[in-house]
Amino acid sequence: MSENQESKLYEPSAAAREGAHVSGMAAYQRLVDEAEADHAAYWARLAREFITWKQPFTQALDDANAPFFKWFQDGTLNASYNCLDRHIEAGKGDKTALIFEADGGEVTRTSYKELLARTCRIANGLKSLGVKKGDRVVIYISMSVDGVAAMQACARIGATHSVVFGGFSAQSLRDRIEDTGAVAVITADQQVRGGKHLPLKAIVDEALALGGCDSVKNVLVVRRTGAELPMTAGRDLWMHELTAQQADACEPEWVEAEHPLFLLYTSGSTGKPKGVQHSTGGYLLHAALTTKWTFDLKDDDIFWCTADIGWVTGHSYITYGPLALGGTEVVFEGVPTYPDAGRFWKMIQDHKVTIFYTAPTAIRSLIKAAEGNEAVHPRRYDLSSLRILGSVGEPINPAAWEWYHANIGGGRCPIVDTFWQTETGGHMITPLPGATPLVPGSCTLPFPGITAAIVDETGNDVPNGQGGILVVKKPWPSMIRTIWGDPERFKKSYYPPELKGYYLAGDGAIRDAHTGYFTITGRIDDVLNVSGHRMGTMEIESALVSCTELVAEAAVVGRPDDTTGEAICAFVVLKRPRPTGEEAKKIAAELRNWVGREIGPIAKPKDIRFGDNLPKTRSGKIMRRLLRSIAKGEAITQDTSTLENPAILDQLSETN
Ligand code: 7RM
Repeated sequence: MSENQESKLYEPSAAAREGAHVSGMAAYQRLVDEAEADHAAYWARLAREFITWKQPFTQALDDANAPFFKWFQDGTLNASYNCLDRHIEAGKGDKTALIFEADGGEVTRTSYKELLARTCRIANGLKSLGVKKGDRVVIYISMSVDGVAAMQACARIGATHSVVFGGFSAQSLRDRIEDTGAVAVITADQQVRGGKHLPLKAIVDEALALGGCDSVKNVLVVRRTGAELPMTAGRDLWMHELTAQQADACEPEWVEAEHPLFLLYTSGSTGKPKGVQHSTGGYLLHAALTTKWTFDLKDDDIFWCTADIGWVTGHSYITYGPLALGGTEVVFEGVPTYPDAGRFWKMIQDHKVTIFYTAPTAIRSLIKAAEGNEAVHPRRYDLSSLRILGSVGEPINPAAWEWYHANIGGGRCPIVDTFWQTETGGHMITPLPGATPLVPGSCTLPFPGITAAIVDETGNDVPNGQGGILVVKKPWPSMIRTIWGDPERFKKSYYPPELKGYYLAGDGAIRDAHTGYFTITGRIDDVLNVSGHRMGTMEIESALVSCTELVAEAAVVGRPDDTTGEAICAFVVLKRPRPTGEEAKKIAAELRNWVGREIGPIAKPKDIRFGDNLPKTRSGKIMRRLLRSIAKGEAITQDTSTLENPAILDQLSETN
């Protein structure tokens, strides 16, 4: 990396610098200095500037009960008021908030006024069912205006939403419903992706039938395809019927800044996914602030974040950030490869998108598609509206960065490689497009006010040029507040005692010896990143061994993959003799589907290998680093002398 960093530096062009919210490195440095001089006062200033408070706060940070930090505690606000009403009051009611493009290409524009009315109808509908402040509502829906409005509606009445990505299985959905204790589930009859109709409501039915979801009183169903559905009397309601009778105004519920705006589940290295709890005030501040500075969002921009609202990126950079700023954004229902792999480029052209934010996996797969088919090459589209590009979710390799820069950005658009996590609420380490000179593959420097650092196992700083553990030294407003229902796990996962009270991100990183730029080197725990989706290896192992009829033992590791970043590789010991040939293929397919049902299609292992056993030490510990080498197809160079059963390595190296 470091040779790379010295050889290529992309200075922001005069055009990028001109009129940028943060223009030039001196401006960046002034903000960093301001935060360093008085951390709490810096955030307090921004919180007053970016948020309209019902009752202003008097104290920015309360660290009396660290690591359970509180921000802007005695202030009250409403997130949906900040995202909708205040822009209408400022005369922007007719401005387009959402440009929704359906899978099939139909486009709907929703103004701020209309989005507020829709939000209020849903909010009133929820209220009529008895949903109130502090209740949890699970949202299991695909990309849609109603998806965004449903989140805003929860925020409006003080209900805490928990969006579950539409690709998760009934079992995963059930686990999340149970953990949140949700009183209602909002879903749609079906979702439409890549020309296919896929069930949503049927999966909710299945999840609820699995048991443990007695808290759920109602299921609200948005009509998307008009599919015939069984509706359970007294429980299920059509959203259009419920909202038809509702007023299109709804007084916002003013909540304390620390009131939980949402829970979002994410994978860790052990156990079930964690319900990451975010606040209202601190979270909204950072979502808005980063949208403004990282993307340099202006009033006339057309912003497009391609993430799904089921992930944190969709929360911060679709539902909350751009709307808090009164921006105009594209919301896309479909997939990048339908009807062909030119879809993103065509949409940028059609909607004159100025800021485009996507994941390296998408870029890599579209590079491949463009190389194989001239008709979907970006040069066939007019992408001249673009001025800023973004990347998120995983490291972007310099080759993909260069392609993105040259072919999508026409060599003129800065790329903001934004490092952050579900837990951080918004960008942590990222270039600012009018200030930071760029280096392909590096997320560059901390966002002003974010005290990112690299330390060793005892929390001491390591010198630049030497890798270590990525931490954040001081609390920041949009940080995770706790793991829902498990404060002890929160402390253990993010504030281990040996790290001096620093936030542990779970990633390794290195700073360049010359520039001080950060490069993320990947997770230091058993978390994989597949197409920018976080997956715990333990979760997949548990799913495999829960197939008790077939599986005796399983170990899951990641291996590098050209397109998806990492690929899931499972080593399985069956309760029957080790299969080979056709039989192995058949059982592997069965197990893949099993994992798809247990967790969701995104967790299906790419490779499954069978062994009579797994490589273990004499004390019975599975040697995962050997499995990682085998998965990569590498020769084993590690010391295998502690291995109980070295012969197993050859067997596991056979692919099927
Ligand atoms: C936003 C999001 C978080 C994990 C994180 C990293 C990896 C995310 C980058 C990145 C290198 C990036 N939330 N990650 N962004 N690695 N460069 N720009 O992805 O909770 O789902 O994942 O993703 O490992 O810890 S997440």
